[in-house]
Amino acid sequence: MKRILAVLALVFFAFVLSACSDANKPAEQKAEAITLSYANFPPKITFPCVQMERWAKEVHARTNGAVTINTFPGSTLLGAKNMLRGVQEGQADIGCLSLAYYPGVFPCTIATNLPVGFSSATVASLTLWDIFQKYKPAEFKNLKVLTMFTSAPSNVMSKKPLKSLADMRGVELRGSGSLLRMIEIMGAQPVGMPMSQTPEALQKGVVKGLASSLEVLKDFNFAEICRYETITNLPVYPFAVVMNLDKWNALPDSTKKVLNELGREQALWTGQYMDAHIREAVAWSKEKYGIEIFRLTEAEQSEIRSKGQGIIADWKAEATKAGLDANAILSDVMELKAKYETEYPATK
Ligand code: 3IO
Repeated sequence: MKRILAVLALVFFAFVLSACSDANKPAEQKAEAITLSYANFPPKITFPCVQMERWAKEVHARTNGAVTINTFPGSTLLGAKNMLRGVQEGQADIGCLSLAYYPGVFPCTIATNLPVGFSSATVASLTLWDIFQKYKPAEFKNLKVLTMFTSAPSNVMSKKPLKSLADMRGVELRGSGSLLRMIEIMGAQPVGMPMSQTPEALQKGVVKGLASSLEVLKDFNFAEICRYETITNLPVYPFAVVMNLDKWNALPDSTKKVLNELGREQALWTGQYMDAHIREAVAWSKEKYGIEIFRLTEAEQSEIRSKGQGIIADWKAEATKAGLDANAILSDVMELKAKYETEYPATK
């Protein structure tokens, strides 16, 4: 018995010693463990969080487990409106921003929120990424941009059938950014708020509908309350995934390389996920709730398109005031849009 105890004690001390010596190894001999926090504002099942989980998984795999991303969906770390400041101040290392929630803050990249008629999230996401890469605008100067993407073209979801512009008169619809002006142009009543506040506003009747991409019918279960959808082909919402610059600068070069290589790929992945998920979400909503889909007439579409030119003119003035070459940015947006529409034709 004594002999067994003595052996056990020896094994124990050997274990403690080896643990101690491991802890004393110089840092470069160990696989450097890095953990980063990533904040997001909408619920876990929505597309900004689906892309966040995919990105986190890829980063972990491509750094051979050296980098772990702790994700915080559903505003558990930072919310829609304090995301930018929260990342700048280091409350989160990484955050997901919907640019339309910050009027005037992103004068260059918000060009992708203009009514230019993007055909898909894939096309708009790649356009946004390329615009950012080309102009490297000062609006992101104290941040590292990890990836960017957009929602799909926005349509109207509502509690009452809105078959025509006449039906929209005075109806309170939720939006953000240029979507607020498009809602006004259609004759409805714009109400500005982030997506994360929209479920409650719909529940309480503060708004009677919203303008966004149709996958929210399933992901927020909006199809239950918004049984009527109107195809309007309104602007997309641009997003940026940003990292605290000091945190970025402190990363080893090998990690920076992995994250840089993932930027555009992630934009494309998210756009394609979004476009496929919309088709699925609409089919699900028809099946489960029997939603009805209307389409504005060609005459109505062209009426709102021509009125949308005013938004573009106002953006040009704002971008010029911010020291940007607005005409060059807009013509690049249109050129990239055409290029990517050829490369990634919309599958209806
Ligand atoms: C969006 C935002 C959060 C969760 C799902 C979403 N689908 C489309 C959007 C874009 C949008 O409406 C917004 O406010 O950023």
